[in-house]
Amino acid sequence: MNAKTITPVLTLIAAAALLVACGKKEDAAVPAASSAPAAAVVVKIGHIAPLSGAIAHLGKDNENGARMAIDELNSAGVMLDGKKITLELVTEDDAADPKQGTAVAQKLVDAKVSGVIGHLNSGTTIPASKLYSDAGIPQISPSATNPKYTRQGFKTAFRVVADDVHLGSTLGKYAVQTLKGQSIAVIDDRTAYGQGVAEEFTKAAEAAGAKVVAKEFTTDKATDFNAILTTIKGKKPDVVFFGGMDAVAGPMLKQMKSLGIKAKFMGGDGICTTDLIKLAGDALGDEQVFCAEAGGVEGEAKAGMDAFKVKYTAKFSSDVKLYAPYVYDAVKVMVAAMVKANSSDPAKYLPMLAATADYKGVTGPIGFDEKGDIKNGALTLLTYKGGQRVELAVVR
Ligand code: ABU
Repeated sequence: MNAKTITPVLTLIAAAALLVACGKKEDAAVPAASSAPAAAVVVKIGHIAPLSGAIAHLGKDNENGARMAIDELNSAGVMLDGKKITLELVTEDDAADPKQGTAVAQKLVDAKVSGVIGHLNSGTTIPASKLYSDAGIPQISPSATNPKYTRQGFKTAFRVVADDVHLGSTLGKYAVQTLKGQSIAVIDDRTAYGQGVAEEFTKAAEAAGAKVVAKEFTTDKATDFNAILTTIKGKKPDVVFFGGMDAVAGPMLKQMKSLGIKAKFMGGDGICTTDLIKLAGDALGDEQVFCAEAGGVEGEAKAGMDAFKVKYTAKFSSDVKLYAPYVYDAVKVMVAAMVKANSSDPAKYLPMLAATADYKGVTGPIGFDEKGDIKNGALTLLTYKGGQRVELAVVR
C-alpha cells in the first residue's frame, strides 16, 4: 500500500468512526438529525379578547382562564398519536374593535393555530368567525352572546354560554313579573351585543305587558350620558335597561344617581361583573341593579366553581371578573376533542368537538347542538347588595 492508497483508507476509517460516534455505523445515507432527540410537538391554541381599551379587565380575565387551562393540561401531560404534546397559547388583542378583530384573527390563521378560543365580544366574534370557517379552524367563544354567531351555518363556530335571546327574554320577563316594572326605558351601546340584547329584552318586556317609554342609545366608548338620562328622567320609568358592558354601565349609574333617577337598573351579562362594584361606586345601591350571567351552576356543581375561583385567585392575585371559567372550560373541551380524535389536525378533531355531548366543566355540563350552541344553557340572575354580587336564581 503506497501513500496514495493509505490516505483514502484512513479517510474512510475516520469517517466510519465519526458515524459510529453519531450512532450511524451502517448507513451513511441516514441523516444525522434523525438520531437527535425528537423535537417537542407544539400545538398552538389561539386566544383573542380585548387586552386594551375600556374592557381590558374582562379581556385579561378571559386570557387568564385560557392560561390556567393550558398550564394545567401541560402539567398533566397530553398525548396525541403516541407523543407528548406541549400546548402553546397564542394570544392577541382585538381591543373590542371589529376591524382589529379580523386583523388579529387573520394573524392566528397565518400562525396555523389548531383552534381559537374567542373572541370576547359579539362584534368581533361574528366577523372573525368567517375567517376561521374559511380556514377550517374550530372556534369556541366563551362569552359572545349575539345569536347570529352560531346561525351563519359555520361548522367551526361553537359557544359555551347562553345567547341574547335567552338573556333578553329572561330579563324582560323578570323586569315585569318580579320587579313589577310597568314603564321601561331602554338604552344600548350600538354594538352587536348591546343592541341585540336590548331588542330581545324589549320584546319580552312588552310581551309581558310593560310599556317602553324611551329608547336611547350611546356608544361603548361614551362617558357622558347626561343628555339621554335627562330625557329618560322626564319619562319616569320604573326600570332602565342597558345593553352594553360594565365600563359604560358604571359611569351611567353614577350619572343616574346625580340626576336623582331611582329606577331599577338592568343589564345582561356584560354588566354583570365583579368590577361593576368599583365602577359604579356608591351609585350601585342595594338591590338596585339586576343582571344575568349567561351560564350558571347550582347544587353540587357549585363546589367545582368555588374551587376554580380559589385556584384562579391564588394564581393571578385577582378575582374572577366574569368569563374566566367559561374560557377555561372552552380550552379543555377543545383539547378533549383533540384527545378523542388523537390529533390536533382541525379536520380530524372538529367532528369530535361537534359531537361533545356531556363534558363535565366547572361551568356545568357542556354539549353542543347542531348550530354549535350549548345545549340546555343556564342563566344566573344576580343583584348587588352590600357591595357584593348576590345570586338570585339559576334558570334554564
Ligand atoms: N355577552 C356580553 C359580552 C360579550 C358580547 O357578546 O359582546
